[in-house]
Amino acid sequence: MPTLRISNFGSALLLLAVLTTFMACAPKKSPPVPMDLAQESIIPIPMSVKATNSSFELTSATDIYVQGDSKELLKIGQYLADKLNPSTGLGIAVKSSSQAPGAGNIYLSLNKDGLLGNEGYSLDITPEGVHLEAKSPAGLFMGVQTIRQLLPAEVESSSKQEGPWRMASGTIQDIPTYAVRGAMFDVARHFFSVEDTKRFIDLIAAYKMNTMHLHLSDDQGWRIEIKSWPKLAEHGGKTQVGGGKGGYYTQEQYKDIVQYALDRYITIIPEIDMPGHTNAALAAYPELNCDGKARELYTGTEVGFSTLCTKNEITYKFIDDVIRELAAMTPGPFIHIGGDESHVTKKEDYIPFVNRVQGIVLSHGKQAIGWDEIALGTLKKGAFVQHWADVDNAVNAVKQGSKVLMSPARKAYMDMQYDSTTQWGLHWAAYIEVDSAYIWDPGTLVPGVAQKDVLGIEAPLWSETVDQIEEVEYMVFPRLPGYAEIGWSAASARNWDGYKKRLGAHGPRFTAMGINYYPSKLVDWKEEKGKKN
Ligand code: TNX
Repeated sequence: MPTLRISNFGSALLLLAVLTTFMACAPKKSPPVPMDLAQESIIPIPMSVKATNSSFELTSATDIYVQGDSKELLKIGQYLADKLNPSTGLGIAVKSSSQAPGAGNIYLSLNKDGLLGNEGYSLDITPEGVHLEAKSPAGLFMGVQTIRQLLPAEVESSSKQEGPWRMASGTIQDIPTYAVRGAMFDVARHFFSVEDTKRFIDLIAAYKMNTMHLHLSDDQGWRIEIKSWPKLAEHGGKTQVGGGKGGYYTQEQYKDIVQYALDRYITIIPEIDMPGHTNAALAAYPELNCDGKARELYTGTEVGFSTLCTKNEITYKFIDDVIRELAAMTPGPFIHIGGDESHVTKKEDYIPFVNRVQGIVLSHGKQAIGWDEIALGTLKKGAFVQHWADVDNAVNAVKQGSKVLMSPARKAYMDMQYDSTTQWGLHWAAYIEVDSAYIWDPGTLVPGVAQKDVLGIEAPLWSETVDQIEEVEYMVFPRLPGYAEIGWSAASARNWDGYKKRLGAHGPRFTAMGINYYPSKLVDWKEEKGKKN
């Protein structure tokens, strides 16, 4: 028996030696080839996906062809190439073509006859190539976001990564549920640079959002240059919450942001909050106060103490000038007039005020949108109400024939903390974990507001507690992809269990995009945060 034992030990050693040698020489395991389009983690989930169980590979021979020589289509092609080239290093070029290109390429074309709506698209992937088709350029842009998500997460990296760069084959037909899908960025409580604002735009574009609401004025700061009232920005923009240096966008910078957004099919909704939330303006111009005395600049976080003097004509001259200048540099259809928390404006003054201001917006060729309190007034044709708190106001808006933009604070406020341990944020409306943020439906949340009455969904990021873009990212991600899905995908196609798996697969994507996200324990992240898989 002892002999046998020795020989057993000997063969075990031999096996170990053989195995070690084999493992050292074996080629590095390459990633699995994506073969099943139906298993891909696309957010927002598309309307229909049919897998054909093979794959397409991007190679150094791949180029992007766009139909015809339209500058707009070439620009979309270039946007895609600029996303793919840094990480793949494949040197993908953008070319125009009158017909579908040969094998190995990506082709973007318009099809006016499809039932794809303004933002819908259809994507056909075969081993021979990728064909993205839409009725309008906006649809192509949305489809490009899907192409990004079908490639390995590392494609999002800004430095060269190892391939291969394959995507599963099949077809996708996709069309959004709601016309407006957006996020709000409060640059008034803390000022954020043009660069930060562009980063915000890039991140929401990746999830097919099409609207960014900029909260440009509040008690703590006025953030947009108005040439006819220069002290608004010069004085009113001087500080921020906590007493930092504040800042404002020049008109040139604002136009640059608007164009950057437009190039990503995102409409900017600029907001001038009034008659409350106006301390910065009241500090800049004494004549806007009923007592004619300028207020001190404010760096706290209380709300509801300020009001424009609604009885003075100069107030309306001021609003007319501000909205005229803002409308002239805003191609989108909306101007947001705020209207929330005007606690020191008497109701009998508030109502004629919001009625008159809606008229001013219309006179400059725009549609007014306001926080839900404006439904206390008489809503003018084309006015929209943004529901954040009071369901009676939302229902009242619908009764008046207006559509509602859904931003319920207890579900959609991205400045709400995830839980009691979250470093930034507030919790006056709720703690909003990633599941709670996702599990609701804008078409049924408020009895009396049906899906047909809903313009869309917007998730606001108030900035009292955040002053760095990394902090903003932490509050926004990973909730934002969920809001994007609520706005884009049919309620019947959404469920938390399926969504959380797809969201978990976006962890490596967030990392490759350099996003500082909150690694919620409710989600099984495909990577440990901070570690590359
Ligand atoms: C309420 S929402 C506000 C904002 C605050 C926010 C903080 C709304 C229309 N008004 O002024 O920044 O809460 O969560």
